[in-house]
Amino acid sequence: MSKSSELFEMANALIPGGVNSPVRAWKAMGGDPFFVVRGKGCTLTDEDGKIYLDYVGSWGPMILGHAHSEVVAAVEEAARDGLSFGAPTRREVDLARMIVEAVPSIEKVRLVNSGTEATLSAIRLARAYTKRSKIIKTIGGYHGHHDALLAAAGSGVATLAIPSTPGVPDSVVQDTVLVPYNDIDAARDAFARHDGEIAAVMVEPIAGNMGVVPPQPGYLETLRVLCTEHESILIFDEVMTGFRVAYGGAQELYGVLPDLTTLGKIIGGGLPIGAYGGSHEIMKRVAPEGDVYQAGTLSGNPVATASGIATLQLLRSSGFYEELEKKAQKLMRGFQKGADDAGVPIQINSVGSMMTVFFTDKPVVDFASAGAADGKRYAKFWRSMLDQGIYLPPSPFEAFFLSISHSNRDLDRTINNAALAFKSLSE
Ligand code: HOZ
Repeated sequence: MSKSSELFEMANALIPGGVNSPVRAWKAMGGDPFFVVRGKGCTLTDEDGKIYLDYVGSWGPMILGHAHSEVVAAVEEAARDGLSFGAPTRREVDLARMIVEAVPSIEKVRLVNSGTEATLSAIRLARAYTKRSKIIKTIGGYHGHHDALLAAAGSGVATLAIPSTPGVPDSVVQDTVLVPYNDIDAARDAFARHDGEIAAVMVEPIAGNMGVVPPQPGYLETLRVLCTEHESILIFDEVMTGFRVAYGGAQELYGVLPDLTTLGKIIGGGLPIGAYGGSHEIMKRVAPEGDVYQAGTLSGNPVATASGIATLQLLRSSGFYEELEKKAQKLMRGFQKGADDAGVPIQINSVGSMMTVFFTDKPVVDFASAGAADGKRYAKFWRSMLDQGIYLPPSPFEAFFLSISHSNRDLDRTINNAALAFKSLSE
């Protein structure tokens, strides 16, 4: 038995499902997950000493690769000065300034501890600001695990095919209005049916938790117009896309500005952090400036903010996103050629350095078309890549994330192994 499997057995006796977040249990892929000992650059080493090329990157934030020397140095320096104070520090101001300067729609920002906290706080604020209750959410969109947004969710909820989650009261779900992603008419219709009741539209501007599904032309623009017309708050969940698809996130890329933005793990360089922000006008309602309560001892933690500042400083360097995108283009071209040569129909959806390979010959534009792709084929492809030391997301409903530390050699190796994996599917 491998050391990872031994650990997984022990973990199962102590932790539900043996993991602290569901997708990492590899349920939809089969087999026991590896347990990570260390990450360096674009590689992970497991308990059995096996080394993997990592295309999960802690679900996005490791855009620089694991254990980047400058980020680690910043973390060490901060840790030496103390791990948590529950009192303000200079680094909170510095990181807040970097976020405000980067993200076009954010004038004021509140740091929290995770993407989940960010989205739940943004919703509370939107409801308070509009004095309304209902939230429009896209089917297959995932915004963390809090009650209001778990209905028809992507990520682990989709991976495990959990239709609705026990423990979420009907009264909460009644205020969540579901619409298909990329469906302008459905969004219009939802506003018409609930005229004057919609507090907010919560949307991933580039869906990433049903696999990557880019917005169709005009989709985000229409949501913007609808929210303005109906005096509702447009919330972009940029936990995945912020500082990933561009320094200013998807809103910079598409030029559509939300009222509120949520950010996550990448602004802590992988350490636990999140943030929500928007205009002065809305954000001034947050306590203690305003009356919408939201708090946290660990919020703005000195080590997490040090890691975030060091990460964002490196992302600002000129040509960073161009270089990352070039790598992503190379990888996608290689994947597509491997699949074409093997006669395996795939669709690669991507924006910048996040992408998903769907095993289908039809375009994937929403959760229904993502779900219609062949998940079993993805699992076979995934296993064959893993056997060759390449770690892709253990779910057909998650994104591959590339880092700047993936070298051309790493990409060539991945492409060659993918060609073999596609070939084995067609045999
Ligand atoms: N929600 C994350 C992926 N979109 C985390 C997955 C996990 O670790 O279970």
